[in-house]
Amino acid sequence: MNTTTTFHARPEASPELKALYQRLSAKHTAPLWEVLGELVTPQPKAGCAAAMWRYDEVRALLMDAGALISAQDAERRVLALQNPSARGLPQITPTLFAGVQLVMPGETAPTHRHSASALRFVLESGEGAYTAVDGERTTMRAGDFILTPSWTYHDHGNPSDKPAIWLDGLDIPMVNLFSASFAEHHPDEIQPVIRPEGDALSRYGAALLPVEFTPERRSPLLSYPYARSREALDRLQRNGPVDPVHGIKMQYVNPATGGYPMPTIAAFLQLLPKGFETRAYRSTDATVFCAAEGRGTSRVGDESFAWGPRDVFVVPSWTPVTHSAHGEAVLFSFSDRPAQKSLGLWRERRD
Ligand code: 1HN
Repeated sequence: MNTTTTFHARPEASPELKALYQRLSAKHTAPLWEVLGELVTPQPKAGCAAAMWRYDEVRALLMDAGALISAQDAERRVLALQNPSARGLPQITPTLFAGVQLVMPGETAPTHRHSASALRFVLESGEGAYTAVDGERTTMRAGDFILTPSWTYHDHGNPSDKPAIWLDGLDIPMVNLFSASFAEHHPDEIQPVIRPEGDALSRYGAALLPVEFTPERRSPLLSYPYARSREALDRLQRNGPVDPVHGIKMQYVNPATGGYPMPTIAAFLQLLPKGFETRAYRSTDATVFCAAEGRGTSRVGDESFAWGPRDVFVVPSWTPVTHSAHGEAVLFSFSDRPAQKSLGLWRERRD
């Protein structure tokens, strides 16, 4: 699948050259021609492996963790989804962290903030579980997409009688690649609530903006409730053609700018009509998928993943993917597309 032709073939090294390499190494220098072929590739190296995590397995492990450590002691009780090729590093792609978080009934996770941007895709919750961002508590319901922008104070709580579980997506590996990580706790264990819930949604949800509005980089909207997103997909299905490569696919936007919801991470929701099979697609942004509804099979390079609700799978960079839905299915996904686009690196191909 990956092309084997190289951009630069390593030249034969004479004994004299090898002796030179020793002297170079002693002075912290190295011959580029020995590594050029690996550094500069004609096509992206995948950087991670195609992989899937079954929700029932991850959930069972997470519940075991729930019996052994509190959300408070763990700070965040999250099982990192470690890409099998990442050898113990908590990353699902070279630039993204993904994990599954549990807050048990009656628990809270303390308020902190960090440079990394986070998204939540809610998998399970009782009535009343919330995440609070900058003094506003947002109720978490299954399928909701929720933002925690960089450097905003956030905490989680679950006053309901059922476990609250969600998928976390963060740009941690990217932030650390840039050596740009800061983090701190709020002076209070739990930040005070200073805004009523739905403040932003009520202002921006109707696609109206205040006349004095000035575009900002940060999205004013922190929660994208599933009911509205699902309705939008249905509307698009009724009115528009089905894209052969994506089915019916929408991207979450910052309603103030029409741009991505975060500077580093894009997120999408796509509907695959019953029995629909997509044509092959590839892009340079490795993408994490989570089934929101229904069942299907995705072919990722040479691998095949049969998924059901809440299963998570990852499609590496530049690896062809096709999805086929058994019944009607909905897939949530996220990637580092905005970061790649702002750096002028992003490419896609409809095969
Ligand atoms: C974090 O702060 C949260 O606030 C979730 O819920 C996952 C993964 C790595 C680093 C920080 C949260 C995280 C995280």
